[in-house]
Amino acid sequence: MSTAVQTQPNSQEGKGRIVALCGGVGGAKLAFGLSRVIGSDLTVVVNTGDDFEHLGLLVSPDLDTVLYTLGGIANKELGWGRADESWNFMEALRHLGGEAWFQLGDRDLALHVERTHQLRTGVSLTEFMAMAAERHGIASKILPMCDDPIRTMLATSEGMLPFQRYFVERRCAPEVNGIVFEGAGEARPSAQVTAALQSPDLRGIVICPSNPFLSIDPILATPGIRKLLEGARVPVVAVSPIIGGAAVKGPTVKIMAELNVPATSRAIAQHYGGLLHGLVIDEVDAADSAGIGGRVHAAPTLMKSDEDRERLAREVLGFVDLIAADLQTKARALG
Ligand code: FO1
Repeated sequence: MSTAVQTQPNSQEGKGRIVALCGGVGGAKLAFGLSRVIGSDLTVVVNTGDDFEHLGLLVSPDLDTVLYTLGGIANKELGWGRADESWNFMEALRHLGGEAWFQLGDRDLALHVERTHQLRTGVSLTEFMAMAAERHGIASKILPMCDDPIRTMLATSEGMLPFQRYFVERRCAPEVNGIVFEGAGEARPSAQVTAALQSPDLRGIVICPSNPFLSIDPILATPGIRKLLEGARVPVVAVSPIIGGAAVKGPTVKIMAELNVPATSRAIAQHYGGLLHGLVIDEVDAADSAGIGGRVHAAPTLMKSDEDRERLAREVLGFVDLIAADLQTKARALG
């Protein structure tokens, strides 16, 4: 059952809570590092704009990537799904001529079936993910950005496409000229996300190196969240997903080009506008730091191993604490 990730003894726990905003693969790597360093002091707020109904099941790809990554059972080769997966269901589905463009592994399928079943009986997505995280031995909290449906839709050269049709079926080939978060207007804020961002012992807010347009913007479009970040009295720090003009994985740079945004960390900082107290950029881009404005910290941001993830997490936490000290000094000076 549980494949618990060992939380290492460390000196970082107990300094207050960190809320991390996160999408799938890249973001989950930093969330893993943070969970190793601060364990139960971490709350990960995850994008659900990629969620969709497939074969009658609710699939929540980013939540599941975070769940599997923090649980130590992620499929590192694919970047999604579980390690040690088997594909009997897909084989049988193909044989029947069913929709096979979206792959569901046998073990992964159990999560979608059980989630769909529980949600139909009135359990919320937040409650379901708390149960799943506990079953996987995860000490950190994993919260969906919202319990109401908010769905990322892309305006493309092939018309309006739901996220997974664009991303998986069309392999990000269509040109993107706009992004809409359907349902954001009617969605109700999640009490658990609001409480996490208003926690009296909040140490800082970290925006993980996820795609700002596809993974973080849906979170910021969720009612209440942007306002809470704007009003935060703790440092808000982002880690840039751009390294030397490229993204580690996925369509970030392609979409930035299509939206006429240069593939630079400066553009990432501008995209997040007034929300940030600081930006972590890769050390290969250190020369660009002067042009970014605000506080910038250069560090190795490529996370190939679990040790890389933990090291970056420690760098980010150190940066958060440095900014917090500055904010306190400024507050004292103002009386
Ligand atoms: N990504 C793919 O490229 N192909 C797939 O067949 C696929 C299946 C899949 C199943 C479950 C799941 O949780 C994720 C899955 N993903 C797949 C990844 C996912 O759709 C995207 O990587 C994220 O939505 C982007 O963050």
